[in-house]
Amino acid sequence: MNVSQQIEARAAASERNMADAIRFLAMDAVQKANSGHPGMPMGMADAVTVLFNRFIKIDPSLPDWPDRDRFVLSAGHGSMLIYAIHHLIGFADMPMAELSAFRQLGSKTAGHPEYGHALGIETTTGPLGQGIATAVGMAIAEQMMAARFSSSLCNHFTYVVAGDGCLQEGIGHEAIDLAGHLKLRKLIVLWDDNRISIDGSTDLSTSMDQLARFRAAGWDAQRVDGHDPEAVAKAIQRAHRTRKPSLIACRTRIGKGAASMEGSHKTHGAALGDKEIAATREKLAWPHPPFFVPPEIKSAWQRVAVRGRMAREAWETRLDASRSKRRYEQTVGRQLGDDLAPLLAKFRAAHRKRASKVATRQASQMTLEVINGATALTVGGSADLTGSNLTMTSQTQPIGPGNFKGRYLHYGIREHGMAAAMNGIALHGGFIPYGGTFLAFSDYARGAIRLSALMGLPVIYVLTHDSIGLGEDGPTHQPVEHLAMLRATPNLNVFRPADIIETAECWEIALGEKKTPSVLALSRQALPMLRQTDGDENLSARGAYVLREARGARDVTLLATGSEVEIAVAAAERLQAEESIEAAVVSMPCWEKFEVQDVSYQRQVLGDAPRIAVEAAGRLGWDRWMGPDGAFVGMVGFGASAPAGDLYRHFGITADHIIAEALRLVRKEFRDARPIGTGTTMRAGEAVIASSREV
Ligand SMILES: Cc1ncc(C[n+]2csc(CCOP(=O)(O)OP(=O)(O)O)c2C)c(N)n1
Ligand SMILES: [Mg+2]
Repeated sequence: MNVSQQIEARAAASERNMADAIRFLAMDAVQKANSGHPGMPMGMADAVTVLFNRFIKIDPSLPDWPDRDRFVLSAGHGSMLIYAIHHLIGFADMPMAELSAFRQLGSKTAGHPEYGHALGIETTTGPLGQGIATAVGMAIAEQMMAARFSSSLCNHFTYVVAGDGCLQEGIGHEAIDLAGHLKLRKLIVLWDDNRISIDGSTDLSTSMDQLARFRAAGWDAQRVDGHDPEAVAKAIQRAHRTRKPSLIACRTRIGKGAASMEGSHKTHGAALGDKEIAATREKLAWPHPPFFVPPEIKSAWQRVAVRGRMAREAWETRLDASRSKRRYEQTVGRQLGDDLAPLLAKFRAAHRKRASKVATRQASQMTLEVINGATALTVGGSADLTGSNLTMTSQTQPIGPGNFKGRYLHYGIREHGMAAAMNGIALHGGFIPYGGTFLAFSDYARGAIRLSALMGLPVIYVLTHDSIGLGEDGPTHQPVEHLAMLRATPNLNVFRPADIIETAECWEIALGEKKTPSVLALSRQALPMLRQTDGDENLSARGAYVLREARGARDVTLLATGSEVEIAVAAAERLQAEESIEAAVVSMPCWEKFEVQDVSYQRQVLGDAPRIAVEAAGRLGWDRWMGPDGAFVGMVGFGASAPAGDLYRHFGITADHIIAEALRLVRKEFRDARPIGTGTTMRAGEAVIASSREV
């Protein structure tokens, strides 16, 4: 053996011990919890040890240092892999006690890695495919930061460990395609190519030539023996050099090292059992008790942290010497600047005076023109509906392969990929992403929207064509149940502004959120300016407010959102003029904001009179605001294809209908009448059948 071979052999021996430390921590933690997934951490321990030992740049003493490499465990079920490593390299919140409390209430070691729950977890994973798609957003943000500042301030890799599941999921495909197109050369995916998933061999469900697929999408793709450290290291070196994103297919055996179960799908998601673990201790010559790692192996791991700290300190020196330091820190700190609020107030005042009648999607674009002019933090995009979502402004030049100076992403027809990429951009830091599609297709983005909310990311979804008001495209495109689904999602603001003033207000609120994503549900059709009061106050910030008060005591209160507020106002005017009934109109652009107002404000807004809720969507959730004696005017089934005006009439979302309901609720002689047009009189099927016949 020559000297370099000797060094290599020593490194390999030490890396094998380092990898075995992961294996036993994973086996023992899962055994103690009697829950979890040992097979994946054991199978990928060798490859990931090489990645951390020789390449990765992270500093456990400052886990959110902006120029760190990002490590994404897309195969989140293998969470013990990342917890073991975090323990071994010395993250302050990951002492051995946390590993032995794996998956227990209050521990840092949640079942799947959760962003914000333990230090250094870059993104929440577990829903397969989300990690790889989120990582695409991180890699986009890295390139965008590097284009704005020099590579001396921003120069890091995004590493992903993905399993067969991540590559089978549809979202994975969207992400791979987008990353290849954009030539995200600093995105490196290590695929745990173990040919096993829960049901057994992947032969059961796929014949895909993954390397060919990745290459076809514009990636560099290599296959290595995932248990050969030198082969893995060489592949990572090549991945660093290539101008494309890289796939490294690591051929592995699930549960590698296990005495008798290595290679079996039975190691995927269950404790191996005391007997198997004892036999594995023998086989791997690991005489140590559970939850103990010999000091020499621990110190080998801790060299990773030392290397990371040195890199971070060198970066800090460069930042201190940089003329861009202030701008860099403002960007990373996502400081919007002081200009925005007065500019938006001016915008609202001008449009109040002008009584601008525009679709709220257009109002959104007009507001964005102000926002994007005042801050460089916003990054727009759309899933191929730019001209419909109106997400582009004069400031937003598109980014493209090799050109990351712009601030607009043509995400392609990839709603789920877009939403996950926006999560990644937000997680990376330095930007506030917003992206558009039709509200009905929020279903396609749902998995990632849920993670925006769970992670508490300031991502903004611009979801236009928000009701039957979109008209002729028909029920496939007309959302009915979507608002209820989004409102049911914890920590998600769902805004449905009624006019240009509310739209600008809702944008302002959304941008001010640090830990809550926002949905802006916007109309295709033009809506009149409804605000009647002067003043700068952002009334939407309270979630609901009295837009039109009754003269004297209220007989009835009309609650409405978005495009139906106009109809409620018209009904209130006519109730007064034709029936001498006094109706207040409450605009409710954001339930979530209203929910957290004090009770006295809520009471004052909702009033004591009977309430009628009006929304061109399903009823679910509205009963809470209507109270037991209220009525609902909205949709009871799917929509239909026709001009919007015809649909509103057909489905009874009209002032006439509101007036009839008001009479029923207010006048004794009408009290026994049946509710009109909704629920009891028109079932979903009837509505749809009727619509296709009559309209
Ligand atoms: C979206 C989603 N669907 C299903 C699951 C449940 N699930 C967890 S792991 C897994 C199998 C994954 O196979 P693979 O990625 O090959 O992991 P391995 O068994 O090799 O560890 C499944 C179906 C999930 N976590 N996410
Ligand atoms: Mg697998």
